[in-house]
Amino acid sequence: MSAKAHKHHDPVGRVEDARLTTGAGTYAADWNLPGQLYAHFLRSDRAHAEIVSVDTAAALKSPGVRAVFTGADAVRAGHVKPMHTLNFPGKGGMQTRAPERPALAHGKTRFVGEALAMVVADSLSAAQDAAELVQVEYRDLPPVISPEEALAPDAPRLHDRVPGNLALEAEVGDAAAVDTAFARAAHVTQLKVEVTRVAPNPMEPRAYVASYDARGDSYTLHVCCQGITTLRRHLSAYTGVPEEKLHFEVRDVGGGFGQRTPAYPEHCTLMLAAKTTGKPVKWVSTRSEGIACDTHGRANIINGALALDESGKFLAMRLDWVNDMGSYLSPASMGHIRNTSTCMTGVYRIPALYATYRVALTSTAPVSSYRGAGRPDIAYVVERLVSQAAAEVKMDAAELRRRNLIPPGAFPYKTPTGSTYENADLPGLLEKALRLADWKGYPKRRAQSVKQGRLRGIGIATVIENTGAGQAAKDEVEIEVDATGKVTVYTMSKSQGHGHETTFATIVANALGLPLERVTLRQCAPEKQHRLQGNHTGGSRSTVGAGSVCHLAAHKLIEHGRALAALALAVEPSQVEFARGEFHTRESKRKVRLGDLAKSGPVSVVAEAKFGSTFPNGCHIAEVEVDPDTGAASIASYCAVDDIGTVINHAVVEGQLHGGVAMGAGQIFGEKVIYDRDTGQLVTGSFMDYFMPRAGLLPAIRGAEHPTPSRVSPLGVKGVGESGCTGSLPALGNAVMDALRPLGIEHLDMPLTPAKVWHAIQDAKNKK
Ligand code: MCN
Repeated sequence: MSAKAHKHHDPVGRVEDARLTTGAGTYAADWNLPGQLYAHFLRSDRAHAEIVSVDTAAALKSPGVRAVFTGADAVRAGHVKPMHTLNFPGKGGMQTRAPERPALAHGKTRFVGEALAMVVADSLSAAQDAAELVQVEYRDLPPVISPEEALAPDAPRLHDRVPGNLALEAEVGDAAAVDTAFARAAHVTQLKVEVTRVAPNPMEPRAYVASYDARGDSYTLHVCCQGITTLRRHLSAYTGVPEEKLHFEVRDVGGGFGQRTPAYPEHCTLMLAAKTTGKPVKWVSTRSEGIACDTHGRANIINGALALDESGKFLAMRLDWVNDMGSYLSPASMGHIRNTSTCMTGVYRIPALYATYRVALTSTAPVSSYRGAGRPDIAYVVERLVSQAAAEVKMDAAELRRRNLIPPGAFPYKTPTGSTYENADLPGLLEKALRLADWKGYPKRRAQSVKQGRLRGIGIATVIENTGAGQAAKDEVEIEVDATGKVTVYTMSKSQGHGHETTFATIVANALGLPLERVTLRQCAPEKQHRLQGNHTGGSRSTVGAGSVCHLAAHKLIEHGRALAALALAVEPSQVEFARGEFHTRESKRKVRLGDLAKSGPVSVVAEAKFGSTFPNGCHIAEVEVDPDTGAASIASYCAVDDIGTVINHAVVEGQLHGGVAMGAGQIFGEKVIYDRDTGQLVTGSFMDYFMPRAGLLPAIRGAEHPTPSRVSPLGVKGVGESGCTGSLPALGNAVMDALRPLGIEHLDMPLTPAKVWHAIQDAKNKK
């Protein structure tokens, strides 16, 4: 199917926007159940300490308090071991060392913000007041903040069962082949980079209401999440409650960015409180709790080296990763290794590769998936290495890429780490981006900036990432038609603002030849939760997965309807044609509409499929100006050419890219979670201290599509949800370094704040 085929149903806006932008949405904090109680968490103010005692007597006597829970209660209930899915093969058969994490800290506390106790009361203020009366006696222990220091031989041990604070050591590739290639290289480029720890900060803070039904011994959780299937599996493993006894209500979700996938301790403690008190219990996170306690993202330190021959051809790459996973392994932390190894050689033919990983535990909040979940990290290190190499061998950065791209004839292309890139036109993508960005005209623009006293830099990134493939056994979609001809589509994926109500309905409307407004999407509907399987929304897999199955289900509905229509028209099914929601035959004028089939009850079909990875790719080119007097950098232009296969809705895709690029810009220019190195205190605990990107950071993006249809998805689609982050981190990082390189500055780690850049400029001047 071509992009053109969708044009007909390509609305300017999104069908959900009328609701979401007029305050008519229903978010988790909007839920209120009769007789509900309110929870408030007392959180650790120490990064690493023994918990000598927790005295709740005074809090229990405080007005309105119904119950106070501590780590002892969590341990008694058995809520001690979150499910971890970091199932990556360790070096020499090493198994992941996943420490226990009682839902309320017990025995020790391991990061500032870890929940120690939960007060449940008639009102939120009563719960907050009582929490102040809980007496905690600590015995301080030394924290360790830097992951490299955590792995040092004399580092304080954070978990008895994790010697050396090393949760996993892994290796990928062929060390000997890489050594040989480096030995004969004409040039070797080396770079150590840090992809900083950031806080996801979705617009809607986490919020849950849990209730318990004693008759069925079951729970209902009102949540903001990215889909219930993964969350349910994690929660069941954490609490021991069977999956069939866990029910969810989820409506609108104000952003997720990966952070809302896993089960959190707060889910488990609210379940405990609901069962104990017999009342629904509600908790809404504050923004500060969110920054301190939601899982963080990225947090990787990478030592990279790239070997080139005389002509600039890449011979081999060596990477050494230190992955900071924080104090406990989040259920979804596996993404950091899997996704960085899947596309490790990027868009290039690099014959030899060797990478090592050391996953470190530190006295900080757990790290998990954050838009890209490793994809931007690997793209950043590879693309920084390539641009650095181009500068060192004095070759145009685009030309060095051109010489090393995987040629179109090589697809499907098997990478040294075992991925199969299905389809791409990388040279075409590169040339289109160079034209769009007017690469050739850059020296002129640079001269103009210099005339105005500014430094100017151009940065390019050619990137590829994996999307699709999830952990669910399959994606299932149900389509139901009622007698009025209204079509309802049920998925287990869950939009958090992505526009699935528009795009998935478009896929079905196109297949059925119906106007978009006749099709409604229902996500994670309670009555389907235990009937349909499917992946949660994450890994930019929803359109490849659930979206493709929407298409298959619509065609299944047509085939099912054709048989029923044939009976009604008294002809063979092969004589029945289908168009614009109607079945007809050439011979007769009679028609059977989809709705007619449902006269004696709704008609429905369920389709299913399982997909592997697709590989969207892109070329992003950014230009920045740096004011040498202040160190402030601004983005002068940003161009993005992306191959995401067939596009369902161009406006939605543009929005996805824009959002992703903005997140990348935030990380490059300011975002960073900072803990004090000595005390482990969180220094960036509110928006007063934590940099959030604002609209003014990013100019309008000039974008273009360069689709090669996916061979994995029957719709030809590849994912796009994370592409903006994956392209923008390296493009912007390269642009700033290009501006500073003439001063002799080789590398600066993100965030490239005015202060950091200014100091680097002063140091460079002083050296000269
Ligand atoms: N789309 C399209 N044509 C394509 C591919 C996608 O029209 N060829 C549309 C989709 O139908 C969907 C959107 O673009 O409406 C993103 O689709 P997809 O790439 O399939 O990604 P997912 O829907 O699986 O979303 C997940 C991805 C991830 S992993 C993060 S993190 C992320 C992101 O998307 N978090 C987001 N984008 C986000 N956008 C918003 N507003 N909020 C978040 O939390």
